[in-house]
Amino acid sequence: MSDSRNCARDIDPATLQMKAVAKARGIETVWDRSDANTLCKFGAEGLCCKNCNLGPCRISVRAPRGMCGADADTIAARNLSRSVAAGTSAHSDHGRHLVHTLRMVAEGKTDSYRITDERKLMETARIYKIETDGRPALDIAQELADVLEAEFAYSAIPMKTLSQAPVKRQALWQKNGVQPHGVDHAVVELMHRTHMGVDHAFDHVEQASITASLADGWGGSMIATAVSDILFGTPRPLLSSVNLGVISADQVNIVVHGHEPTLSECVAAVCEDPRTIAYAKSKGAAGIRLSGICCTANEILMRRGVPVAGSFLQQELAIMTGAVEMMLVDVQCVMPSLASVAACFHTKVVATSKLAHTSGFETIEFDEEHAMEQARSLVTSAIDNFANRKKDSVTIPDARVEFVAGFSVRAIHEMLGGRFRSGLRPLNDAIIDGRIRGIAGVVGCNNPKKGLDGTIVPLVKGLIASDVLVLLTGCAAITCAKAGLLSPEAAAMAGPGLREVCEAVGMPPVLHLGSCVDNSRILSAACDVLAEGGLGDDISDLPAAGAAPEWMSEKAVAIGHYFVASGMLVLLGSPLHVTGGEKLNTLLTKDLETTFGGKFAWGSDTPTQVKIILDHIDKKREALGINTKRQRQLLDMKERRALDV
Ligand code: BF8
Repeated sequence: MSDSRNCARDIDPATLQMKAVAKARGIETVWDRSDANTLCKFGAEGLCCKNCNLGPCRISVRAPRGMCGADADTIAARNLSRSVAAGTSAHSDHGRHLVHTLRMVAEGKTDSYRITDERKLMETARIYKIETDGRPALDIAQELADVLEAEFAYSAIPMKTLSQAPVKRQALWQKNGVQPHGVDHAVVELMHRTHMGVDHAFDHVEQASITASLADGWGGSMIATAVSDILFGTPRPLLSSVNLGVISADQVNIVVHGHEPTLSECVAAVCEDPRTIAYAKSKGAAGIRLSGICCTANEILMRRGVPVAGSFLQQELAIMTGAVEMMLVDVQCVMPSLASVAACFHTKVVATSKLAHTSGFETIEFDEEHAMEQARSLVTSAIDNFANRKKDSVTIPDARVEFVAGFSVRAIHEMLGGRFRSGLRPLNDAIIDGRIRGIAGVVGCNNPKKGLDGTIVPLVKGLIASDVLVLLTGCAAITCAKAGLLSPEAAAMAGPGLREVCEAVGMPPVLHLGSCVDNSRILSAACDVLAEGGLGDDISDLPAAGAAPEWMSEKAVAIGHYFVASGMLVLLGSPLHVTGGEKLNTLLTKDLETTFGGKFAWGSDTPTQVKIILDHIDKKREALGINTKRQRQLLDMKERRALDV
């Protein structure tokens, strides 16, 4: 198999080693397919329309309009909006599944789950104005499940979940008519408007994309995070390890992959059960090693410290170690190619979601009522498969990095302010006095077009060296963990101001906030920074930006939109598929800022990316009047008395 076109940018040695194994054994990987596929120019620019059978049409100089007369901007806007709809659907369906689990717990229909974080239940209930005083937790949970389920359907009033945004931002959304009235409604309306012959004004279509994206970020994703915390616990800082070296040579290896935490939580519990471990030992293994890929990994990492085998691009490589007895996949970011890779080894790949079947995978359909039973049966089957492992097919890279994860917003409050006076004052003060220049959320995927980790890591290093505190989610977090950026010692790579803050608190300069739906935690953190005071009264005032340097999935398109609509600059390592629509491109990268205070920026090389983010942060600092670094001054008694306090 050939080398990837961007292999020079692959900087993860474990991946390089496993790519060599793939080549030697003739096993095809995502990098080979990346080389083999000719990237479609029309698709990349948003200029291919297949929404009806007049075409499919491709816009070019010779044919500037499709058969129906739609121009480049209309076609690109419609294509983009359908990605926003798909991304919103993915996160929000995940949220809906969790609400369903919450309902089953509340109604006593499953004993596989319970309310783990009652404090979070109460906090969430209060957001929706649910009475909590003197009521049993399960009653409150039931009413909360009712309210949250209603957030998906159409309602005459905007979604209640939006109330968590700053008041000024809510008013801006209302003024611009982009408040969603229900997740499902926002997606259905968007799909209707982009049907052949309906909404042809590119800016009007984009407005509907923004509405749907808000139903994701401030709706489905916010709900998914809150309910996960209620059911499984709100994360606290914990130590774990990452990269393919977490796969164990002498234990039964089970890898969970996908996004939803419900089954994987039960699998984790079963793997810790001494009876299960004893069974594994009876089969000649030293124990059981559970690890994860993608955001299912992030979910059980954040709450249980379960090691992470790798990010999106490493899913095939994990199987290629030859030491994985079972890979359990649920939904999203699962490559169908896993079937052909697994066929070269003894690995069983089991699809567990009712929504997602793949040819060549075994299938069980997960149901919350029997979750523990199903988890036990799967783990037993993995243990039984240990005997089929071929020792001479095993190659496990010697790559395993320790790191700290578990930074929920509550944990950040407690870390900065202490358990009893938890709060963000020290963070706001550090931003105001310039020790921390600003905050960047670096999120999203890996993409073979960008080389493995070769774009995210240099960007994050450049930002922390410039005193920017970085918040991470998704595969970007896994990537930075592998590069050693998620340990307190990484403070040595930070600029002097950020380093001083990190060393005083004992925190890394780069904080892992969770899975992709947990981008909602970044929104919540932004709200709390504003509420703490001194940095404006809207998210667009903050010296903060978002970035997805290696974005790949449609979820990233939706995430980018809701961050922009929330008032942030969003930098993408390659443009959204819109550049063929000149007016649409200008709307996204310029004009949206006038309306929403946020916009997209495209930047493919690290110096450009760092500059775009720092320029934006500095512009915001200037607007806040905090652009000059204040020197901390030691005052004598006379000077203190002269202070007007
Ligand atoms: O939701 S970062 S590759 S795993 S889409 Fe997928 Fe992208 Fe990874 Fe998590 Ni998010």
